[in-house]
Amino acid sequence: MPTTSKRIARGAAWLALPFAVALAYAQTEKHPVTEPEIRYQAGGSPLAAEDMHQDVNPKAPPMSKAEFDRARQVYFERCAGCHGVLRKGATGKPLTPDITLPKGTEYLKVFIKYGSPAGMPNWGTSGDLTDAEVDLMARYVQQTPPTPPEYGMADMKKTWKVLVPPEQRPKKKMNKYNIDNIFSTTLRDTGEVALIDGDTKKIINIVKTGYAVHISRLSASGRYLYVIGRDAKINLIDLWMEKPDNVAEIRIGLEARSVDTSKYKGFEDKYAIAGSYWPPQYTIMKGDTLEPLKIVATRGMTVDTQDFHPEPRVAAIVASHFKPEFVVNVKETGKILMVNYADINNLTVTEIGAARFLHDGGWDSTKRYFLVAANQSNKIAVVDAKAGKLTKLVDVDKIPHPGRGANFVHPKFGPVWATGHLGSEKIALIGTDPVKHKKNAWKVVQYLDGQGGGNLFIKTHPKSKNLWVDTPLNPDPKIAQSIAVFDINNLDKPAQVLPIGEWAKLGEGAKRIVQPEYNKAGNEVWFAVWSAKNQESALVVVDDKTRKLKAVIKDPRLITPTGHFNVYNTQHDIY
Ligand code: DHE
Repeated sequence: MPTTSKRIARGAAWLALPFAVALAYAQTEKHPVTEPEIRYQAGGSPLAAEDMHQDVNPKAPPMSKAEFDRARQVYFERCAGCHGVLRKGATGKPLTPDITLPKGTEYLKVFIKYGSPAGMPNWGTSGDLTDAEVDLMARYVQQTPPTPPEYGMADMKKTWKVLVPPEQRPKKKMNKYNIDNIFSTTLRDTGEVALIDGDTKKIINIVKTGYAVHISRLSASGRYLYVIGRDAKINLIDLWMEKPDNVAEIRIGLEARSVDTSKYKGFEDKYAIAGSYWPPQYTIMKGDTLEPLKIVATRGMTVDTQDFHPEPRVAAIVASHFKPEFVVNVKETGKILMVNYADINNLTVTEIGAARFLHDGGWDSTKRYFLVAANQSNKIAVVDAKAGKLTKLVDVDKIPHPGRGANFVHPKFGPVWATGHLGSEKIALIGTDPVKHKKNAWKVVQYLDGQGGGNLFIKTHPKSKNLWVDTPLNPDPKIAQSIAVFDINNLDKPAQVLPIGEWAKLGEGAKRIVQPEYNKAGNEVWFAVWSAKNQESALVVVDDKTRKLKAVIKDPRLITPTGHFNVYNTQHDIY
């Protein structure tokens, strides 16, 4: 991840570039990418560890098998998040041989080494890659992109384990925990979640899960917790056990981010669904065992240019409360799929065209409308889950990133749903009541000024009058280590800034404040204070009413906490 000094170096290096080269490149950049976005997208992909076939293209500069394999590993560790697995482009430009071969090795080396003001990191001058590695990568991107293996039913079945079969599980809750107030905290770099008792703030169990865990979701009944890792491994945890723990696991692909469970009446706890980044597909499973039942590919045409896309990744998935449907958001095609699971052998899918690139989102307070960020289009797509139609594409600021967003009643404009942005300090409030506040519905009724760009998550609670906005990816450590809180009754007043990182009283570290999350009662807000794997991290609990520090949770096992999910609020989609 580039540091401030590396960014300065990149700027200086850019000035030193031959003018014609710099100009030619800058002119081809339609959507300059911001620093926070690069920091966010450039996460390593588990595909780096997969073996892939080298296709020899006589027009490309020669590479030995060893060079090719090393370059492929670097590509999946550093480049695939932005440029795509098959180099078709996403946040970053396409890097297919038809584009890279005419540019040639020397031209490509310049960009890899020095980066560009439009957002390409300066991999060479930052010290991340040596000159030899820059040369290697310049030759690599001219080769035919290798394709990672597919992953079908037989592969899934090989990884599927039912550790405790349903008939051997408890018939009733066997522990004294207030399950509704348990938090599942992601321990990103150890591949675990910490189950924390929200009442006593004590760790109940540290459960082994997949690599670089991403999110946790709850079954409709609140009994089962589903955790998904970047390596597409899902763990099913039974919260009724004396000590809640894994009861089943499976790998549904080679790389993934999203999981959810059926919530419609009559289907509670029946199905789970997970979407994968690679292969581009979603998988429907039995809710209580994770037995894979149905796999559906998402490859197809893009919503705007109607061109074929070979790797449309599955981003956020939510379960409808209005119909037996999953709302599956496909990133690169910009399509929202309403997958009806009433009869999975005769699956009906309603395809709703939205915009690119769909990423994350959440329900409005009535849970009829789903609002999802189309981040490269700077839009929020609104889908009516009752009518099964697109309601509106709402223009917002640069690179919206809502997490699941935040719902509250604005004193002037009525019910609104809020999103922050990765690319700006703005917080957009969108009217969500087309009945009593028709003229405000599906418009930005107000922008608030937060601390800066690099926001990831925003949160409030029906019982609270506070709106909390994090900025973990802001390059200024002071901003990344604090939180902004707005008074919902007085939104024209600037936010108060709380130094959560300082309150945690930790030593050295990035101490980025991530993801505000309420307890069940809605009177406490929890924050992760996220530092590196070899440094101390913590969770900080703030009293919602007084905005004063209530508790700091520290434990040597709390390594790299990022997201955290309160059972009751996640189960009921309260945010
Ligand atoms: Fe996330 C949600 C993808 C980086 C923490 N993240 C999501 C979702 C997607 C996604 C598609 C929505 C899931 C859903 O609702 O079903 N995230 C990605 C990426 O592709 C990206 C940009 C790069 C990557 O390599 O993964 C990425 N995410 C991050 C981070 O760097 C974060 C801060 C720490 C981490 O785990 O690496 C991070 N993402 C989270 C969290 C959520 C999330 C905590 C759940 C938010 C919620 O409120 O539900």
